Amino acid sequence: MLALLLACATPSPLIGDTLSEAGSWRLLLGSTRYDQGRNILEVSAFLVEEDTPVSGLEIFLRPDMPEMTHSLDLVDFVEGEPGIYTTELLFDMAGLWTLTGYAANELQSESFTFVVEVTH
Ligand SMILES: [Cu+2]
Repeated sequence: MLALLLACATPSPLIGDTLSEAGSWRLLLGSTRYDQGRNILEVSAFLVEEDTPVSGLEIFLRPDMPEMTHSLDLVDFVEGEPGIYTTELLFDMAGLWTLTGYAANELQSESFTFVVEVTH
């Protein structure tokens, strides 16, 4: 009984709010939970020191399932409102996904990582 409860209570270290590698930008993902299939992902970028939106970034990421040898193609984001970037992503399996990407402008390029959960 206890073992069953423990097995069901697997920790899910989801990460939807992170700093870029060198700490220049704060990147906020609209959600850390998605449905299997097509989803719109939204990333908001802020300047860490001033907490203002960062416009003009190139943002792209690669989704993969770290517990499996399973990944998807790189996707890039399109900026809509200043500092708000969206993309469409098709999650083909339920489970934990790591989204590792880069945000870049003409001066710098910094990596970041989100962790999200996809359910049926
Ligand atoms: Cu998989």
